[in-house]
Amino acid sequence: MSEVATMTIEGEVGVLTIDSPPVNALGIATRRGLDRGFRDFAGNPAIRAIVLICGGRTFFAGADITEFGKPMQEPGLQDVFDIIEDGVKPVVAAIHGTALGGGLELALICHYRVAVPSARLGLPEVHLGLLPGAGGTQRLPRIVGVDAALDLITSGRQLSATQARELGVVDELAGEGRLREDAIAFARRLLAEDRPLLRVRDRQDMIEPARGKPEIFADFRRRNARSFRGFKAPENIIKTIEAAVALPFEEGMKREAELFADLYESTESLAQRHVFFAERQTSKIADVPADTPTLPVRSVGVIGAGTMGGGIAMNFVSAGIPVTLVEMDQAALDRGLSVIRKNYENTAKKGRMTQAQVEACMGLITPALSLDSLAEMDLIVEAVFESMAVKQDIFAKLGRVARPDAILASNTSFLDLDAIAEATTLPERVIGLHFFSPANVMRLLEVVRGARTSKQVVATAMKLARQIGKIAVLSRVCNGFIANRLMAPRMAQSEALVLEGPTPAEIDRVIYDYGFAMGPFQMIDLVGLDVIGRDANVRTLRGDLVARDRLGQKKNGGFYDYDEARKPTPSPVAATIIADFAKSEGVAAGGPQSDADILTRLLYPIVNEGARILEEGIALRAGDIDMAAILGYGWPVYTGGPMFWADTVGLPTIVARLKEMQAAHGDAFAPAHLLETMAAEGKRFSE
Ligand code: 3H9
Repeated sequence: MSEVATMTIEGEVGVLTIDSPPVNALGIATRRGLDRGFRDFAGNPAIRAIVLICGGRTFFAGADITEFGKPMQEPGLQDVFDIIEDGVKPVVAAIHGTALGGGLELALICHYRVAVPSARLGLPEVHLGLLPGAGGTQRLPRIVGVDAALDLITSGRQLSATQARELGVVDELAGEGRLREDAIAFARRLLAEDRPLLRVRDRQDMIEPARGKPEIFADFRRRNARSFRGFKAPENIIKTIEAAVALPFEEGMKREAELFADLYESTESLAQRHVFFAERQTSKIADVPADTPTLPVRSVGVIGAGTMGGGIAMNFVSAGIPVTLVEMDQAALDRGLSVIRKNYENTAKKGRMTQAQVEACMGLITPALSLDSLAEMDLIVEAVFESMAVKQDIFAKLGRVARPDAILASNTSFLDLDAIAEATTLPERVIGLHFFSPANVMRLLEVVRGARTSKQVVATAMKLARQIGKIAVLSRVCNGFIANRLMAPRMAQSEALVLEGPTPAEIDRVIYDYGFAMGPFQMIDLVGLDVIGRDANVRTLRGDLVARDRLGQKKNGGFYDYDEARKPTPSPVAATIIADFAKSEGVAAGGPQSDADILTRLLYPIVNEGARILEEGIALRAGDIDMAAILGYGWPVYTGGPMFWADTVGLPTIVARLKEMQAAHGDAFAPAHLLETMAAEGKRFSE
């Protein structure tokens, strides 16, 4: 018997247990275990029904993604599936944890499904730029109908066991902690009642109503055009479900295989698979191994109840950790608390929280007016405005007030964390926790490791990030840390380029077409021209706009004009200000620029900055930079992030173009040493 499979016999029921840590992915060892187990049970006349169950934390997590791109070893997934589906003994899938992707497809091959109430089921292949390629697109609609299948497979959403029961995906709920016994009892009942072998493939009733109704698919495409933009997988998924409705099962399966193969080779899927692993890599730090002892964080102090401080506090209370929120005066404190309450109540209005949960969260916040109230906190997060003097003053006080083992964190977005740390007597306790706005929504958390931050503090921050639902990316200290430093050249180049002729609308469109939710000028108008830092000592384009009271959407427009509905239109006033500024700078309007030229001008410098961030050791790996760009700035996932994208463009192409731009526009474009070396040596960031 293979190592991962254990077979036991319970009277007439054979129980096949697969235990392949960490998540029972359907790799070669698991497939061999399934193959042998089912063949063995099939050949044993004493066994009349089979229960398939997993050991460890979960039912099968799907195909083994680490095998992708390698030659498939026999038996393949389909071989194993055929043995189960064509068998004459009923097979019951017993589900706990998550049944995902190929794991759920395997459960759908089984004749019956039993799950514990805490189980979750889904087909998340879309997040890998793929579609369920082992029959999921043909079988799921036959159980849940076309509308639900379209929604579930294109969103990758997981169903709770109860929802799955209501939809018929699960036949019976087992008792929590009693899965094995209940599944065996269920199998015995099947035998006693002489129930038939149910093969999902034979069902027609749920797809029948969609036959000859192409409008179902047309409507679905139209309704989701915005969220599917740029992704390749959703359209292929829709086509497979069209095939499930229009074609006999076997032909539908062939169509699924073709459309799967098309995605499997696509850059979009390679990029999304890179992101899957990059996301899981961010927590791995060579000199801070997973078993580094961490400190308990049972109470948090947040200094500053403004937009950032309030959002930061929400993260902790939402995770059940009490927060003491400190402000300078009562009015600011009341304002901060009322914004937090409003945010929670909006979530409740959308049905994603109950009123009791809102009150429970609010009840976890203790308002305070003095730093002295932070004396007993495990973690203190400072979120006041960006002034070194103010922050140093606060940290000096915290050094006196806080417990000597408390973690002292700053939410600074660009200041020198080491200089802040030196203001305390406990620099090894100081760390940066750089949240992105809105802090209660954005998933990125930059954990900034100062020169003297202790490993224990780093390990605690990384663990805490997971606890509050963030993806932590570790950064060393530099101006802007990873995400803001990385993306700064895009803004700088947008403002330089707009002086040469292309309009803000043209530049924004190119960036939007690349896949960002909005272009740089739309973004700055939204944030406010006075908010994103500008140097008061020199004349700048933004300074000229601000001087004319063009602060963005909130006031008189900015780079665009806005109507009451905040719909932007090109602004003749802004155009004049831009032209005047260009003249004063001696920038002559050039000829028209192609979309490709605009794109390389704005995005290649980001790749270059990423290379510098890497060579200076600010980021641990290129994948971390990709995650920071994707989660912090909405860089389109299906390009894999700037560094993965650079690999797909080709590093030599990027270096050559940077050199051309350096000759035309100056040394801001000089290729980073690392980038040039990697290009010359034929290396890739994603290796
Ligand atoms: C598919 O099924 C295609 C089919 O339709 C048909 C093909 C023909 N394979 O996330 P975690 C690793 S596509 C290989 O930290 P959690 C993961 O990298 C697949 N490895 O744990 C990590 O490794 P490490 C469709 C996998 O408890 C470790 O397991 N399925 C796979 O937070 C722990 O992972 C999916 O997309 C895999 N399939 O969450 C499900 N999955 O420790 C993807 C995980 O070295 N998986 N690993 O960093 C998940 O969503 C989560 O891992 C899961 C557990 C919810 C299962």
